[in-house]
Amino acid sequence: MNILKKRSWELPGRDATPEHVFLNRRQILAGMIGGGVLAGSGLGVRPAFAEEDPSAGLYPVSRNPAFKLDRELTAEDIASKYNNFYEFGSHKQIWPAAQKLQIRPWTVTLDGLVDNPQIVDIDTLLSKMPLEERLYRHRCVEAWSMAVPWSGFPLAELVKLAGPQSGAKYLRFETFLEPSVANGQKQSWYPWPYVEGLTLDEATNELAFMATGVYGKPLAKQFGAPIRLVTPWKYGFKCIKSVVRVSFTDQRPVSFWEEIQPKEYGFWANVNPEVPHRRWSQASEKILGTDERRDTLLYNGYQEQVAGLYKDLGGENLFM
Ligand SMILES: Nc1nc2c(c(=O)[nH]1)N[C@H]1C(S)=C(S)[C@@H](COP(=O)(O)O)O[C@H]1N2
Ligand SMILES: [Mo]
Repeated sequence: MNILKKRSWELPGRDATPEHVFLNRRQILAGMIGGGVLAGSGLGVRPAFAEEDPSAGLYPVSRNPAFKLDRELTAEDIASKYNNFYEFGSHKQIWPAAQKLQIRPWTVTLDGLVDNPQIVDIDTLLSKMPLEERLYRHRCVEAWSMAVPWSGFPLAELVKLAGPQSGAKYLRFETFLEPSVANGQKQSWYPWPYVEGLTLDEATNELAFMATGVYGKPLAKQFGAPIRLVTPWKYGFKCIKSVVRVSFTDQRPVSFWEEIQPKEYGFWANVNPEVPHRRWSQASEKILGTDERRDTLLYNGYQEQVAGLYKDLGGENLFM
């Protein structure tokens, strides 16, 4: 725990803290050195984006017009080179390192309190699911945002496939654990694997989405290929990447960031401009790829769809 305190600059707050300016530059350099080493190894010869993905033929999928933006889409080149994926480093330039991730074969385990526990192959899952494109805003707890065209399917469809039993109240999501591929997972002060959780009600809300593609193509690895969660009314850390397991449970899951720093990162993590992070304001956000700052919206602008989920939860810390 001592180590954690010393390493507090690695928490998601870096962007909003003064030391970030210094550390990020240093970390960018470290990232470049890492990329060079990778390029010299057998693994590094694989091109960054061009690797054939067996699901490539499924995209682009048709856009669901129900989900509208109030801003421009973030350019692909910007969004795909500024990522949070601590498995590959605690800086934003992880996209070269993330190319080491092997995304086939890939299975997703559905287990716990369900009628249909199963281990489903990603390509079988893709063939069963109704794929669509949705334009969503994304708001990181570090007070930056982007707007992204995700492809994928409603999380409610995955819930249906699993068939939750009456005792199931929460979904617990888990990312892969492969320290030989993901160098960040060698850092033992983090509680790997990355874990996130939702209530069953949140998971079946129309907005909750499993992304398998973005920008009209399969997910690039740095976005959390081959499948990641997208909950646009919550801070970005809820959107767990590269999911290998979804467990249905009666216990509220303790998420990765909550385990590290429960005073700053909670279970609900709904966006609210009026509830500051312990170390910075959440009132506005920097729009990635621009000089623009915008006022942050309650539930990131998705109040109409999700406010009802929380009406009986007055005692809960809904906004951290
Ligand atoms: N497994 C895993 N999932 C993760 C993270 C991570 O470090 N590991 N970072 C989260 C955070 S803080 C954010 S803001 C988003 C970033 O998604 P993006 O890189 O696709 O923009 O992923 C989330 N999902
Ligand atoms: Mo984030």
